[in-house]
Amino acid sequence: MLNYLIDAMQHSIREVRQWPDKTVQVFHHNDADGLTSGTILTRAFEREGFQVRRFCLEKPYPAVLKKIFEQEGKLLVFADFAGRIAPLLSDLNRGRNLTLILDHHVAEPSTDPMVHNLDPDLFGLKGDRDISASTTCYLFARTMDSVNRDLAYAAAIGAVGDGFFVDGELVSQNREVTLEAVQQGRMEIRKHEKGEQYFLTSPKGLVPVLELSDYLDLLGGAGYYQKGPDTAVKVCLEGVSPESDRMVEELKAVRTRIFDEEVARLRAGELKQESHIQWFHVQKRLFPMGVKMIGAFCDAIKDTDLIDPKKYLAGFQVIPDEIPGFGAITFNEVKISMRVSPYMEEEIRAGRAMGLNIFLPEATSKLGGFSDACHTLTAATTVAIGKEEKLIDEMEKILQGES
Ligand SMILES: [Mn+2]
Repeated sequence: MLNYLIDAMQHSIREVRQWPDKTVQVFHHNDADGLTSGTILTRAFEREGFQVRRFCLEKPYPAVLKKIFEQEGKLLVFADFAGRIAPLLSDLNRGRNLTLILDHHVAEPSTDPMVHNLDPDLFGLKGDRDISASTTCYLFARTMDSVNRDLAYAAAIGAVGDGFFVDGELVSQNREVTLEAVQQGRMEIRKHEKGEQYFLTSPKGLVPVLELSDYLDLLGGAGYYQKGPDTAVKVCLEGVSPESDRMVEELKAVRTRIFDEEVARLRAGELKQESHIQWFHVQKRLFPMGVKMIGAFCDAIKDTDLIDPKKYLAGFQVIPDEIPGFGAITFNEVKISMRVSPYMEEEIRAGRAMGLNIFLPEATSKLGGFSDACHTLTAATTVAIGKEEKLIDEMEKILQGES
């Protein structure tokens, strides 16, 4: 199965080499896996003689995709997202740009021969166990040129960041790339009772990879609108620096200050109560942090006395009309993030309560919104500004069995 993926990569690489445009646009996610994916692709394409324009996206929003595919004759690469929306990318592309997808989420085949979906999910590998986006990008880079073997450590950081372990250990392709990095002297693995711990070797000693991936997540998420992703890519290539440490400390302080202010508002009565859902709206107050932080804020409060443990928790945030480095773009959308208390988690797991992945996407699609990341216990979608209360109503209807 891996052989078929590598064959497909070889085929794509041949097309890349024949492509007249020697500039590549790399679009990648802003978590540790996406940031290491962006790093690996940037380095690999630069080594091939391409000029790389790298864009970090929190999500492949339809408005962004539309703008990207207004171009023609370009080389476009999507990393750590877009596997599932390959048919949409195909419709937008219509044979005009050479497009590669290096994702590991559940995928759909492309319908445009110029859109190459290299998501391992289509080749029988499991993205939530065997292979991260970073490992997928690494396999692509290594297939392009074996000189890119020195990026194995970056693939391992992304795999650890996504957190898919079996009995506390990386498995399959994620494990193989990690062992490659160990062989190269770039990493060390230590066994303990509950699995393994992964370390990068550095002149200053061993760096726990789990801590480094949190560090990258913070730069990419809280630092999204302040060039955090650029700093993160630099850290992936060169290691942490006093400058990146300073940025991370500042971002932590900003996060604490903004979260504390929001908690105070909720305590002052801004948390609205419906029959099944409690919800709030932070408008634009999380800025300059990225929109991922609304989910992080829900996580921070879901187990506190602020909330009713027997109801679902929802937070709204206005999506800024800006993608760093990409220019102004009109979204006119809000993001909703949903989480549950430990009590509700148990109810959902036991099948006594509906999972978020059931009613949030259903209500969202009724309002013409966009769903792409819905799981049973965590979920997020987007709808047009102004439809917040309607979305809550639609969800209440579904939960009451009225729809
Ligand atoms: Mn990923």
